[in-house]
Amino acid sequence: MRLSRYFMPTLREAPADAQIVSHQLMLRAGLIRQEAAGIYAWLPLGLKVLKKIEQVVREEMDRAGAIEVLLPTLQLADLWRESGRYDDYGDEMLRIKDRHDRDLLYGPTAEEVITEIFRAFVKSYKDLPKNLYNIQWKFRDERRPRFGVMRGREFLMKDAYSFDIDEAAARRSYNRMFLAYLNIYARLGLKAIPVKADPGPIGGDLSHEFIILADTGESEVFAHGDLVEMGAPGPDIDWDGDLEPMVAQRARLYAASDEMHDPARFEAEVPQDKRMTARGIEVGHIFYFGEKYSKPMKALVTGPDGKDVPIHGGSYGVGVSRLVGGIIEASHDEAGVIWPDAVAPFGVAVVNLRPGTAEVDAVAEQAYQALTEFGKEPLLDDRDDRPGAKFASLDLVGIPWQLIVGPKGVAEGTVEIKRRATGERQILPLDAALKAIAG
Ligand code: 5CA
Repeated sequence: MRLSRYFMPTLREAPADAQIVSHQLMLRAGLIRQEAAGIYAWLPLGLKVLKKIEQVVREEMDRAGAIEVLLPTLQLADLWRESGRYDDYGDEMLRIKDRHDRDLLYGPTAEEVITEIFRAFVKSYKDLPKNLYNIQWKFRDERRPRFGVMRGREFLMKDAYSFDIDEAAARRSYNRMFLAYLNIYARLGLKAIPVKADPGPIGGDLSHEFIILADTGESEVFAHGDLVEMGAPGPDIDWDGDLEPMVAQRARLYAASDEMHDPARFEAEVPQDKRMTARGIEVGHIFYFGEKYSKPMKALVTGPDGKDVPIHGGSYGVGVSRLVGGIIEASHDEAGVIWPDAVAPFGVAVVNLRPGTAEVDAVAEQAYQALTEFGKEPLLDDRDDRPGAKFASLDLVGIPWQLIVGPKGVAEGTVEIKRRATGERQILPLDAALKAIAG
């Protein structure tokens, strides 16, 4: 991509109503544009990051055996009447009428829709387990939308739903998601801890939130420090094997958010030097809710003994659009965003300091072509602008590498490279520079 033809509307200053750094930087770096309270347009750079996060989530869901579907944003109110949640959900639900006066709603989650699909097709325990997931926009008419995409009204969520014959099998599905979530956050460069949670209106009796640590987080967490160090299991675990020990090793360490916190237990179970109190951002939430939806909605399968039984369900959410803000909270400096390589909108910016000078253009072009071939998704900064302004905007938008081509270096046969995260610079011949970036 050539920056002169691209659309990267950066701002010198953040609008005054943006209170936290990720919201300020998302506006300044031209990632999003607010269209209404809690409703955003995704501009080109923001959309690229969102898609990359989505892809990491997709790959880890697939690896853990979940199967992707795409559910509609608009749902029939009648389905929610079947589960009994239509009235319970209250003002957070955006309710709509169509021209036939039928009640619709913009889905805040999709337990009912997926249960309806499941019961239409799956009739036997032999077809279980199944886990279907969906990456789709949701709407919740939050009372206080704030902090940009962190608490939006319209937001992108990955929601997965598991179906099992009994509680023991459902726990195996829950465990797969628990560990897949740790892998997702690790790939995004985040430290996330699983925290026992209140299942809230989703219901059920086994639930964890996944919290990334950040001072601006909305949740307060109390946890055993070892949880932070323990990290993710990695992709190569046996997803069909017994995952209970790996989950138990983490789940038995004390970790609770404010509403579930028990100070007496915290003190009894966690040695003083391991007691961690921090703020964090909830970037995922998983639930086992048993027969809560299958019973009223009659999602039954025939068991091995020939009897029909309601399936045991769980649901598993990741806040995909919230993660864009969460990653920025965890990774930025004075100059702007520092994207982890895995989600950076471009891998490297090739900065032409003298566009229009033939020799400089030629080297910049050569670097751009080579980096494209290496799959590094380069952005060619061919703008006719002061070097300082170019560097400032590239630092602001957080591209992990800059490869700088100027007349002096070209005369000497070198270019300069800069790593955004560390500020480290090196002057190298072009080949060596390309090698350093392409790895
Ligand atoms: N049905 C379940 C799991 S699929 C569910 O809806 N869970 S949830 O309510 O906890 O939402 C899942 C995740 O979506 C949360 O962990 C959070 O990261 C994200 N999320 C929830 N509300 C918002 C919001 N208003 N703005 C941005 N992200 C949100």
